[in-house]
Amino acid sequence: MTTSDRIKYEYLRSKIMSAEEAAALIKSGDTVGMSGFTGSGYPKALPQALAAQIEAAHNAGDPFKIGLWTGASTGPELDGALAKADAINYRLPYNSDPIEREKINRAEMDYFDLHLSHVAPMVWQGFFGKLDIAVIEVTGVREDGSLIPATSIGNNKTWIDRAEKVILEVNSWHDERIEGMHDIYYGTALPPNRVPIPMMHANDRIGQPTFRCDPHKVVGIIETDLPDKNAPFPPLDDVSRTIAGQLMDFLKWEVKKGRLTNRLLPLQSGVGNVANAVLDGLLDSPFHDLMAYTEVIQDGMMDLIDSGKMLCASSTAFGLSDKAAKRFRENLEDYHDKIILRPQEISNHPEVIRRLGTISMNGMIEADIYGNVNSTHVMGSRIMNGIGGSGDFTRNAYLSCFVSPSFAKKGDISTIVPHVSHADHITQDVQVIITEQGLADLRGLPPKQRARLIIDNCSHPDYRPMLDDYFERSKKNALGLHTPMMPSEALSWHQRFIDTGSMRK
Ligand code: 0RQ
Repeated sequence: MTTSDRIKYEYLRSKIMSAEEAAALIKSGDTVGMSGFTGSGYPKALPQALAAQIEAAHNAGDPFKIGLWTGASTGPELDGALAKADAINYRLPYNSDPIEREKINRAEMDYFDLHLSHVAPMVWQGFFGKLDIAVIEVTGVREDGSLIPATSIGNNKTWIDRAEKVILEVNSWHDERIEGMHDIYYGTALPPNRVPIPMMHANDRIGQPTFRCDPHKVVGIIETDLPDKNAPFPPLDDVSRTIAGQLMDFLKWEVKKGRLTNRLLPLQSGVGNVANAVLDGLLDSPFHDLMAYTEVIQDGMMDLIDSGKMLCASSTAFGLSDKAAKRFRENLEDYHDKIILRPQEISNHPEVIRRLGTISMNGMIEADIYGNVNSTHVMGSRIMNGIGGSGDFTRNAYLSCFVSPSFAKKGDISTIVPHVSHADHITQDVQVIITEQGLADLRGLPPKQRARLIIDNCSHPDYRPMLDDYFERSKKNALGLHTPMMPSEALSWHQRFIDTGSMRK
């Protein structure tokens, strides 16, 4: 079947054009809402054509720039190409592209990092201004003009509804059998007209399988046949496996205490290798009939589904390695009823997360001795990726866990510090911290007991005496003894790293 066979709504066939022609419809100063969440379902041809067009404009002395909104991170053909071309002046809500990260940290572009569940409602509320054009990758167009989503949903529904114009990339790389795996909920509204979201279980379907789209808004359609690109996962290392083992033991303890059953509660797992190792740890565990209510389905979750341990995974995107993506495509029928992709305002909705009672497991950059967590900024100022969905889940979860090695950069950095250099998750939201050294269950503990547990159980032995020393002196010298701290020393470890390349004394 050729790609244009996928455009079954006759009127829209007349809109087929080249990526270059479609890119020319985007003007300097436009705000563009593109599809894409992790390396899945992002437009691939138009952003590259747009980057070339913008580079040519820059060479001719025209300071062409756009504002770029997406679901979350995307692939190199989108964020990478546009960042390389200096095409973006304002970006939201999440980025993990290395070229773009450098530009942001050199103040060559502005970046607004926000909770992923907030994006769609805030755009509807008009807080970010007008959305000029949406560029959405889809699997096909149905006879009724509705759009069959691809491998991520993200904010696509909102972009299609809010943008003045829509450009579609119909990508025949996506398997058409994916139709029906999506659940697009159209019941959201702004206050005071909001109603409860009717989701009682992670595997409930509350919407429809396609996007509605006014065909008269569609100004161009590009046909492509290009693969999603997600970074492969390196093999699991001992540190990640040890962290996963600690979490498994903790969950077993919770079952023993009667606070969970062996079916656990819906799982949310963040991005990264440690998160993937945790999912791997579940394979060889007594837990069964599991559900996921998460935002990215990565390889480990596919393994859980394949093993029969997981019944259903609800998410807004896939984030699969090439190998897992191939396995998904080869056995798509087996996954069809076990995976649901939703808009990110639903996959990350605080109301639903709180109702379902998820177990959230996210990576971190650092935690302090009181359990505040920094997920986003290295040494307080250098953005890594963004908060993503970690805040949506952490504050609302039944059990909120952060996982990380106790050290970074070959031991020159301790991930347990006297005071976080930037706070994303406050002590009241963080319940469990796990490193390869051990686990700190912070629930119900006042500050000084939290500090004792985090230092003793989670910090690296090389840094433990330094943390002990700081904590003991703080208890003598601090202005208040509820959460003892010494402001002049609290960030001295970070300053030492900046000055000497190591937090060690
Ligand atoms: O850098 O690759 O240059 O060596 O950070 O660290 O240990 O591999 O951990 O892949 O789990 O990422 C917080 C970034 C952790 C991620 C973060 C350096 C370290 C390495 C990666 P190198 P690891 P992970 C759902 C949830 C926010 C979004 C989120 C993240 C690199 O988990 O982006 O949770 N979270 N979303 O060397 C300096 C430290 C460091 C440090 C680690 N203390 N100081 N560098 N690193 N700790 C998904 C979405 O929302 C889409």
